[in-house]
Amino acid sequence: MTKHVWFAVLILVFAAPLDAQSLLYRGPNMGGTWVPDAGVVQFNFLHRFYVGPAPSHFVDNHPTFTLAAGLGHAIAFGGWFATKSVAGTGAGAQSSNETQVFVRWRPVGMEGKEGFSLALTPAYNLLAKSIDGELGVDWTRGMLTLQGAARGVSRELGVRGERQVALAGGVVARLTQYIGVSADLGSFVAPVNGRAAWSVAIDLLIPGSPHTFSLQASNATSATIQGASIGYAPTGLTRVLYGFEFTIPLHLSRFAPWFHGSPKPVVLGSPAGAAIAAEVAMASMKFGSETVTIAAGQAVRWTNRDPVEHSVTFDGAEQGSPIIPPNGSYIHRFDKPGTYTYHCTPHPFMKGVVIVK
Ligand SMILES: [Cu+2]
Repeated sequence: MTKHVWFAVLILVFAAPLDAQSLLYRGPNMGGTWVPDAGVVQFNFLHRFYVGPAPSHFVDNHPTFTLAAGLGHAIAFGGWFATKSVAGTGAGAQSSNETQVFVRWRPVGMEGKEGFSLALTPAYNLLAKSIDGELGVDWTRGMLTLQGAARGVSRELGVRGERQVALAGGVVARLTQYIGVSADLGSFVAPVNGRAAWSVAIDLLIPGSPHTFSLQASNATSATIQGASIGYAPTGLTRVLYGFEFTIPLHLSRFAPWFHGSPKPVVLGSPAGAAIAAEVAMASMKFGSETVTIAAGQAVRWTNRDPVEHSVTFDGAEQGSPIIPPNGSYIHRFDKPGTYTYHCTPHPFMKGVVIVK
């Protein structure tokens, strides 16, 4: 992975809000019932590695990239790009590029909500020239989510290119708000062809972010409808791949400054009749001066230098700021001596203190 990709990932970790597709509600080989909100593009990357035998110990990477855009009304469209898929069996199944485009409609429920969710995913597999589809159901109660999927395929990847039906099921158990474990199993069943695809994973929500991460073992080399239905067994032996997935929701409205320049400065709070005795910049997801000291009757001005919204929210009874947009500032006068600790509501890890003497 190159440096600038990691940089982009770090920016996104801090730039996006909390609603998003979550691996704490989906097994690694399950399509799930998630649909991004309108104006959100979901980008997930999955890498699975196979380590060859001695003496070479070559490493094969089998990635699948997911890109899907929410259109509203619980509808999304997108694609899976498996750049080293070996889904299928026999000659013709080996490929370096399995692309599948899909539409998803979720008429019932919502990922992460208690109860039933149901999603329909019609798709087209460009490599197999196959019309594929999935009916996915989730049932969530407390720490548990059970998943099931029925999949149909008009031309299976591989020699015979025949119609296929696959079934899959999985379970996710959330041990805490941040940590889950999951397992799933899926196979072509009509007719049974090739190995069943299986996976197990530890799923992690990165605190204070919309991002989830999983560490996984599986025998499937792609996450398309066909790829998630067959295990990788090139010599008849089951092979285990180890890997990870990372989920990134991109909120398109956050890119607006690229096209519209910097937002106009706005001033919030009560500027009248207060001497500004301290300035605090909000930059790089931090309060520039973590502690400032002023006298009673004086004011502090906070200025947002980040491309994301912040707030000044006091931990005590003191009235704090509304959301401060990029380029916005907030002035607050302190009338009583005391120690005022505060944080940013969108980013609770941002903390500061005002000491009033
Ligand atoms: Cu903030």
